[in-house]
Amino acid sequence: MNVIHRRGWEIPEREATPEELVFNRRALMKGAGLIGAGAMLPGGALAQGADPSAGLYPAPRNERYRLDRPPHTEDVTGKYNNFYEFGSTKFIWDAAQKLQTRPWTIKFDGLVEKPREVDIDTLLKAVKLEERLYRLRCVEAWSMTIPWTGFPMKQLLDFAKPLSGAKYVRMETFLEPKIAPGQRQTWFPWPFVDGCTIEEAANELAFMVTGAYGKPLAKQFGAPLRVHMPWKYGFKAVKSITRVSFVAERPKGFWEALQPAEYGFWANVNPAVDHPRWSQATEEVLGTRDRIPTVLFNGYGEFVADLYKGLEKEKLWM
Ligand SMILES: Nc1nc2c(c(=O)[nH]1)N[C@H]1C(S)=C(S)[C@@H](COP(=O)(O)O)O[C@H]1N2
Ligand SMILES: [Mo]
Repeated sequence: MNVIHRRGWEIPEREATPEELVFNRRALMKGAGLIGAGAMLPGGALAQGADPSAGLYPAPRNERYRLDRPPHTEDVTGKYNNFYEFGSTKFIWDAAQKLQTRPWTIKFDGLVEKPREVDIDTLLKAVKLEERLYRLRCVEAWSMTIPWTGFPMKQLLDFAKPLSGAKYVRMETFLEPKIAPGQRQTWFPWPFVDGCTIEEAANELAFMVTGAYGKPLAKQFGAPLRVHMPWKYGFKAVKSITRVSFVAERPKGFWEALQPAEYGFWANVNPAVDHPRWSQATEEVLGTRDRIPTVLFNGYGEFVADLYKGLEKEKLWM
């Protein structure tokens, strides 16, 4: 019998959002002279107002990072978010619009040549923006693909100039309970924090995200600066970063502080290591009913597997 086996990641045509759709809309906007105005945005009412960085978008795409599936459109990814500062459901995009992303300063401190505070727009001028199509695998067993814009985290290291004693990068989100209702829930260890090793930060995949869909980042994605390490579970992807510290000790993340039996420092994606309460073998592709196999390092092993040689005794997968 001649049975056609669909490879796990292949999305049936009818369920996929063609890439052309995402990017043609961008081209349309560009043609109409609307890019940079931040006025008309795909995906509905995700307006940025007058974002001073709007002119930096869209940035050229780096074709080195290829997807095995089409990117999701913003009306899917921009309406299903984890951002506990604005509530513990996925439907916080509206509440997140209260976040004021200008002025926005990022503090660089700890083991650096010279501690300093930098305005986001100054930082954006010091780096080189590019677009990358990346996958995101949430620890809750759903996944999505997004055209992010940003710059390699390596450029952030070059900018901050950590000293040789710095072994880890610790990233922290804002603390403003007046605008972020979740932060009034005092049982959470606010502010949201997470981190990685200096070697992970210097890996070419580690990406500081400042935009998506060819324009400045919508607030619910963690504007104006978030990180994404696509081989790790999404909870490592600190949003709306206000502080980057270079430290000698391993930082304890928000989720690790809350539930150390379930969430750890490394959090590399591995389908063979289950979460204590559910399987990690498969993932649901956001916006579809497709359940596909999860792959080791979320498919990015060729870039990152070497980082973990000699660390086999560590809890690399939670
Ligand atoms: N500050 C902050 N960053 C955060 C979170 C959060 O609750 N607060 N959630 C994390 C989790 S669990 C995931 S899966 C991703 C989700 O990113 P997205 O909403 O852009 O898809 O953000 C991560 N970064
Ligand atoms: Mo997540």
